[in-house]
Amino acid sequence: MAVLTAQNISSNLKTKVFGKKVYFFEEVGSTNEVAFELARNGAVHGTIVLAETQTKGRGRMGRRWVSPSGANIYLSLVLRPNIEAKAAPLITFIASIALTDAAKTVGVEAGIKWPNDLLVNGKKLAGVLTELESDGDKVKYAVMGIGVNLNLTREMLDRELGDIAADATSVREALGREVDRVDFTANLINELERRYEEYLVLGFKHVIKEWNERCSMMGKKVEVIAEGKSLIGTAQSVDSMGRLLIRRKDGVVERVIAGDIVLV
Ligand code: BT5
Repeated sequence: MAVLTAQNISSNLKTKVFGKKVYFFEEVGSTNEVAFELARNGAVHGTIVLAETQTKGRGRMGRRWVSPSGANIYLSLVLRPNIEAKAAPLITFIASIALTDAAKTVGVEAGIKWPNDLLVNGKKLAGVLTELESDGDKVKYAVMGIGVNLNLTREMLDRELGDIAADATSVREALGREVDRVDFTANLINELERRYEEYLVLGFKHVIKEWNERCSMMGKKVEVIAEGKSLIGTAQSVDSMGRLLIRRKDGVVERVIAGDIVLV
């Protein structure tokens, strides 16, 4: 198995723009934090930041992303998209679609859980965190952050993730074997560029369509917790702005922009 280094990643890329500049660190607070700093200082669209481990890996809403060393992927991608800040879910959706593609390449069928999780057998395999700097309504730059549990065994998951281990899984657990981290990461970056280019040609609508096809929640009864409020209903689809449509028992359809969702 090849060692994860910037050089090894670069030589496996088939991209035109993404990963022309790859930064690799043994340890960072958060790859998103580093990528944000690089973007603030002018890093080009497509710049990639990778780390072996993160001491302050972050999830949404101040949550933590547990980031053990030696087996996983912690990747951030600097983007300079010509979009409005309210269209930001697009970036998370492109990441999730590319993640399902990369997982499929190694033989893992993953489903997407709105808004940013990749699940296998109901357990979390990967998460996406998109963070933005905007200038008025427009996005100045964005950082797409991706964490994948790749080669953690069940024993490692239990040891490293503690309380949350039962809700987490890895590619290795799903497959019963290790996968090459360099190959997986390079393929993920290739897929990210392919999906991003597809978006540039075919638009947000196409991304939404692909995303809806991969979402494992649609048609199911769910509870959404958003801003401390709970909403129960049937997940319908995601609309053209990335909002989740929930049909309540009384037939009213609510549109949710951000939150957490569980099957009920
Ligand atoms: C996410 O947030 O799922 C976004 C995760 C993004 C992580 C990447 S790693 C590279 C980049 N740099 C960063 O600092 N972050 C990004 P959210 O939906 O809020 O989920 C967070 C929740 O997932 C936590 O509260 C835990 O319950 C669970 N969790 C934490 N670490 C996990 C892991 N390694 N595997 C599975 N679940 C985990």
